Amino acid sequence: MGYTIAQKIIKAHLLSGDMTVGSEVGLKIDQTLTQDATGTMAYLEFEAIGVPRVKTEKSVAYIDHNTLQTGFENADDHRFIQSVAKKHGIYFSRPGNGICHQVHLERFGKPGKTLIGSDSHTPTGGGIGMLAIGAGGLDVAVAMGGGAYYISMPKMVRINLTGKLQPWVSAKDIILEVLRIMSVKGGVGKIVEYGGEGVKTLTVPERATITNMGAELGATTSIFPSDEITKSFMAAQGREEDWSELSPDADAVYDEVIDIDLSKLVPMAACPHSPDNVKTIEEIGPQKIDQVCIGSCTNSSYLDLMRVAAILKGKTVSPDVSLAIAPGSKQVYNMLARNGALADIIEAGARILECACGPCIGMGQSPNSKGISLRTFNRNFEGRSGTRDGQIYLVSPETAAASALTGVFTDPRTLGDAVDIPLPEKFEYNDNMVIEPAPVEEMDSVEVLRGPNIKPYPKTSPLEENIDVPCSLKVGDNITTDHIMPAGAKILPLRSNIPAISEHCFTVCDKDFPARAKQLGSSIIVGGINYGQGSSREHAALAPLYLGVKAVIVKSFARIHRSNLINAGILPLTFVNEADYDAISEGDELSIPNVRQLISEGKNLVIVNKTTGKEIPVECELSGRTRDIILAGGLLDYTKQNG
Ligand code: MIC
Ligand code: SF4
Repeated sequence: MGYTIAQKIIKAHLLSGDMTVGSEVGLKIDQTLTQDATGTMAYLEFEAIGVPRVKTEKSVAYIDHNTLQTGFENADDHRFIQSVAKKHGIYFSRPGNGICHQVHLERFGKPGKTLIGSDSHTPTGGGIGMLAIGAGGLDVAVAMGGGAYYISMPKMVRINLTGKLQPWVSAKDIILEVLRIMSVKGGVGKIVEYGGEGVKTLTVPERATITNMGAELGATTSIFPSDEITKSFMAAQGREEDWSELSPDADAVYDEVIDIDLSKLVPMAACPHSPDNVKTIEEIGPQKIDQVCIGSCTNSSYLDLMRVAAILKGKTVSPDVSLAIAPGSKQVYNMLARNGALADIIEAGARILECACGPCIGMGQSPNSKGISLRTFNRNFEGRSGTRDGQIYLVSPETAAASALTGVFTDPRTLGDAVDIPLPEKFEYNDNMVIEPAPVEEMDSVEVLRGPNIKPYPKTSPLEENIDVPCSLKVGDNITTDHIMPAGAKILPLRSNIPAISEHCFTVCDKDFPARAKQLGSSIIVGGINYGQGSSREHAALAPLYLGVKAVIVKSFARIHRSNLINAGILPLTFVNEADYDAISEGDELSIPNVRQLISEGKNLVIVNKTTGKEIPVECELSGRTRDIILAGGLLDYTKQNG
C-alpha cells in the first residue's frame, strides 16, 4: 500500500509510535516559528527548559501581531524576543518584515520538511509541500530544544480538484467551498491533501491561501504536492536549491475523498460569525457595507494585492466605505511600491497599513457599531474585530476590492474582463530585516532584556488525589479561543503577564468570570462541541490555570486547545454521554474522587454532581506520555523532570 504526501513526511520524521490512525506519533521537527503574541511566553518556556541553543535546522521569531505600541509593553516584548533569539540561535524577523506565515513561505519554508509554529495558521507552509502544524508555545519550546512534537496520527482526506477557476473566482472561494462542505469541525483529526488536475492551475500563493484557511476546518494541517509550480516559485525567491519534488504514491489510500470542480465555483463569503457559514455573493445580494479590509496571512500576497490594485486603478473608494489594506510582507510592499501598484491603491483612497496582522486580530480598524465589514481574512468570530456587534464577512480580495468601490456586496464577475497577473520571474527578496543569531562563541555574552510587564509562567502543581470543586462556568458549542482569551489592541499587550491577562478570561461570555473563579479558588468549566476552536494561544489554557481551573468537561475539543490544556496540567474531559451536558449547572458542586489514581491507571472517571446526586461518566483519553504530563502538573514540569 502506498503513502499519501503527509504520510511520507511523517514516516521520514517518525521518532516514536506507529502510523495507525488515532495513535500517538512523535515527530522530529526541522523548523519552528513563533510570533510575538505567543512568542514571549514560548521563549520564557524555552529558557525554563534550559537548553542553551536551539537544535532545529531553522527557528525564526517573527514580530507581526503586537505592532500597535500604545504603551511600553509590546515594545518591551519585542526587545525581549530579539535578545533571547540572538542568544539561543534563533533568526529574528523584525517588525516591518511582515506576517510570519507569508514571510516563512517566501523565505524559509522547504518542501518535505516539518514545521511547527505557535500560531494556528502555520499550515500555510503546506502550500509548498511542508508538513506545517500549529501548536502551543510550549510545544514549540520543546521542539526548539530538540524534543519531538506529538500528534495523534490523523486520517487522510483527499480533495480532488478538477477543472479551472472561472475569471474573478479566487483561491479563497475554493477554501470557502471546502468549509461549506466540511464545516469548522469537519477536519478534526484529519490532514487535508489536495490533488488532481486542478492543482496544476493554482500558483503557490493561491495554494497557500487554501492551506492557511484549512486551520478553520479544525484539521491537523493541509498540504499540496510540491511540483514544477512550486519549483518555479522557489526559484523566483532565489531558493531553487531548497526545492524537492513531492507527490502521493499512485496507490495511496485516503480515508475520505471530496471532489471539487473548480470551474463550477462562484464568488462566496463566510457570513457572521463562523468561517463555515458560507453563501454566494449573489445570494447575499447588494447589501450596503461600511468597511473593507484586505490583508492577513490568508490573502496578502503579491498576487492578491496586484489584483486588488488593478481593480482599484483609476477609481475611488465608495464615500460610505473605509478601505484598509495591509500587505503581507516587506517583499510584497516593496514590489508594489516599485511597480506603481501602491500608487494606484493610494490614489483610490485606501488606508495603507504596515505589513502585519493588524485588523485581523483587532489591532486597530475595528468597524463602526453594527458595521458590515468585508475582510479577506480567515476568522469572523463574534467580537474578534474589536466591535462586539460588528458583522464580519470573509471574502476574496477580488470581491473585497469590487465591493469597496460600489459600497455594496459586489460579485467581481460584474467588473468585466478579468485581470491577468503573472507571477514575477524574480521576486525582490532581501533578508535585511532578518537578524541572524549570535555565533556560538558569543552567545553567552548576549544579555536578555526583560521589561516590567514580563511575568513568570503561572504556578503549577502535580495532579491532586481528589478534585472537589464547583462548576464556575457553563458555555455552549463552538466556543473559540477568542471567547476564552480575547485578543485585540487592549488585551494583547498583556500576553506576557498572565495575572493581568487573566482578568479578561471569558469576559466575552461572562464579564464576572475572572472575579468569580478567583473567589472560588478552584473550579471546573463545562462546554459543548468543538470547545477551543481557532487560535493556538496557550493563554486560553494558562489564564484558566492561573484562575484555578482544574478540569474542563466538554462534548468535544479542538486539537490545539486540548493539547494546550494538557500542557498546562488541566484535565481535558469529555462526556461519555453527550446528554449529560445537561446534568451540570453553573454553581453545582462537583467531585472527582480518586482522580490521580484512576488517571495513572488509565481508567475512565466518574464525576459526582454533589448538588443533584447524579453520577456522570467522563472520558480522559491520554497516551502514556500525556498521562505523565497531567500527573506532573503540565509539560514544563514533565520536561524538567524527564530532561
Ligand atoms: C489568530 O489568528 O487568532 C492568532 C492571533 O494568530 C492566533 C495566535 C495568537 O492568539 O497569538 C492563532 O491563530 O494561533
Ligand atoms: Fe495574524 Fe490574522 Fe494570520 Fe492570525 S490569522 S496570524 S492574526 S494575520
